[in-house]
Amino acid sequence: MPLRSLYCLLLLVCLTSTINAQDSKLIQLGDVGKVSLSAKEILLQTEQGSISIIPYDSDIVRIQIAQAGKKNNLSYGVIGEPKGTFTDWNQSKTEITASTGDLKLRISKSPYQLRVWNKAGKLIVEDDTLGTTWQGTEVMAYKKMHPTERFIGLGEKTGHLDRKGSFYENWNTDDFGYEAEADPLYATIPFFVGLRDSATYGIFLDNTYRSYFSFAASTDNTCYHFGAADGALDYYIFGASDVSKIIEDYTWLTGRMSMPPKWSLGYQQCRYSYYPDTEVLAIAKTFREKKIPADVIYLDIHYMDAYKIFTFHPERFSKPKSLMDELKGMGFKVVTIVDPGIKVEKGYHAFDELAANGYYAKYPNGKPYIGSVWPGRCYFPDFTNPEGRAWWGKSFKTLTDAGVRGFWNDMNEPAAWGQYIPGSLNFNFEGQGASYKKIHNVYGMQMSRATLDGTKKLMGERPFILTRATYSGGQRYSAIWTGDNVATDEHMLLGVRMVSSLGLSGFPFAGCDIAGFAGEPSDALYLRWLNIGVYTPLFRGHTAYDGRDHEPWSFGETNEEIAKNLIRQRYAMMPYLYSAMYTATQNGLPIVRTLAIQQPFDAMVYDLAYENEFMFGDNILVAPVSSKSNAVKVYFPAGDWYHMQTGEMFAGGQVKLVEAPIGQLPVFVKGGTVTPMVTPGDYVEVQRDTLQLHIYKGKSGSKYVFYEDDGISYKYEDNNIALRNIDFNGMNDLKVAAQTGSFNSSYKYAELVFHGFGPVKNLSANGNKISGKNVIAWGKGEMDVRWEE
Ligand code: MIG
Repeated sequence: MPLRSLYCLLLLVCLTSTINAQDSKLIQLGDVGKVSLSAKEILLQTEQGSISIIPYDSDIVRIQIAQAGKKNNLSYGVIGEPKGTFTDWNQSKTEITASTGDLKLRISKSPYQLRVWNKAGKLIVEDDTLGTTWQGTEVMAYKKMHPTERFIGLGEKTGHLDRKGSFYENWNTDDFGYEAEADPLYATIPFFVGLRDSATYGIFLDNTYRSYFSFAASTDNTCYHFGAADGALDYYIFGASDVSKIIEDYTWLTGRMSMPPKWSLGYQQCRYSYYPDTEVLAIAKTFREKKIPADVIYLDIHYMDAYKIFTFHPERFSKPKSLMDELKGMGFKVVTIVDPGIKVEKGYHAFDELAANGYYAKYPNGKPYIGSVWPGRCYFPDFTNPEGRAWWGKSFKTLTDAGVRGFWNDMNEPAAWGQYIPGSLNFNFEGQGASYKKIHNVYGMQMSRATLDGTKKLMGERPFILTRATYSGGQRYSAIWTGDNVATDEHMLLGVRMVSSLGLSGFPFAGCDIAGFAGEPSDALYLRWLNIGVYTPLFRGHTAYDGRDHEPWSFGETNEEIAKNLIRQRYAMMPYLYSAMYTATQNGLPIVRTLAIQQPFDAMVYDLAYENEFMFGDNILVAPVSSKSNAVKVYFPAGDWYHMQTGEMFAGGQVKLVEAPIGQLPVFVKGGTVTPMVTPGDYVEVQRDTLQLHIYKGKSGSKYVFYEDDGISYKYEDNNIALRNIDFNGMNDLKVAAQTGSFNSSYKYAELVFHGFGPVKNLSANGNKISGKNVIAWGKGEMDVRWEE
């Protein structure tokens, strides 16, 4: 998308509102004519288009500006139904005002110009006089920018935490070994949070065509703008007064992930590719012999027969079921890759079925589109066809019957050997019909949807779905990884920002290939990256076909010991991580949380020296650092922070240089918190009797939600959970509320581990003195634990 300079546009607009430029006509939305106002919708007509404004909630409004025939009436992203109302509305000759309860809207009529104020009376969104325009089919909108305005989000994007000054495009793209500045990449998440003059807001542009956002990139800093190659300017304004609530609202609208299988939070070992079966077994056995915890082994494309999806290679994997049974016995789950392309080959069941049913992408004349990928010439399933999705979902039977438990959706941008896929291809689009231009950005999302729906039914338990390409709302179907990154420090740190940006944009379950897909990491880079991976929801080692081995023992004995301890640390935190996952399913708050969520107006958070810092769940601060540094300056937000390994306490509100030898990433636990942990086992499902509650002293206390369920079934949907609210005063009193839910906790005991306290005396639970070790029974009832120092 060429960048049009604001200055030129301004000039053009000054001349006249409809201009026949040499290329294509620039059309202004123009003045409001017909007006219809009601509690559920404001409907306006201008010379060029219609405007619909709908309150989705007291702090969410949807604005849809469309030319005739361009209305967006089917969204894959949105699942929230409007539940707001305008509490009052008025119009004069020159303007319309309305209120949703929390938000106030003012619309000038000549020309149409919208302004929105939040609950506190702060102006959060203001159309520029350039407003909304079309050029050919392309639609674009200009918003006024405050001089101090910042922008965060947009999901899987390169660049800095604060996106001001940058331009981003959305067109899902396979980019092997991408540059650290590359754009666009694999996923389209057109949602950002704006931080304007001490007020927060969010904008989600629900348009699946090629789209873009320019956060005052190469303009004179008075505007930001966004647009799309076709379709309506259909966007949502979130006006909540803090970033967490905006995330909650955005994920209410576009959905949240459901609980993944607990094992998927363990360490996952991938490579391109492990084969034959004996090699897979050897890898699994090595983990167990060396006592390095791990849960997942991946089969990349070589497990298939001639890269034919839903098949196993007859020699390399001649007895898949017995292989997987054996792995299961060792506590391993298998995840297989699936690409969308179906090999054109009569007699291959998937091709025969696909061809017979016509569930494929077609040229306008009805002929199948054929593109070349791994298997050679392929048809591309039409995942926007409900029947096609059902067919795809059922086809996993060969894999699920063999015992495969996770499904890795690759190449679903879709990618076809660098070929240009014609924009004119036809897709079913839920029976409405749409061109490739419209569905390209949702192709991967609909593939992951079909994969989840199908495998869930076949397995009767939670499958793990991982995708490369997706769109807003795709978090309902899958986790995501950031594609073919490179083994450099720059990429490692970029990966941290991408995962936290994905988290901010609705995708809590995200991660990067450790330690770089392309290129070769040094020993130090491998270990540093693994260390960061411990604090990344998706914790997966992966490497390219010809890449250096990335198993934890591939870097020599000393490094193996370090790697093992890092992975054990991850397993120790499993009760905490699983609870954080639960939180994400409830309110969309991610697991990796940029400090900007809590302190959006703290300039230190965006300082390039600290922008990579994040909270891992509620209690843990992580300061990522390059493998080349042995120390790093850390910005400590308010509070007391205990170094996880050394126990050293750092006071908040300051910058301190912290030692960071390899294997000891600066990680800190917040004072006044309780963190549930466990003694690590070989894999996630290893049962322990004793839950460790790590109690860190602090000037103020905290509330915490501890969550358990069986980790694998959908019974949690019927309240088969064990939820405990933990309220700690920071000093000497810990209250554990009675359990909610019918699940029998896996724990019999809780061991209290005190940090930052002097010798603890007179420990009691519900008034009964506890002597000896700090162990109490972990029942279901209310507990009040007290002590003295
Ligand atoms: O053309 O399946 O991003 O993780 O190992 C490359 C082989 C296809 C790209 C994925 C990568 C995977 C690789 N795939």
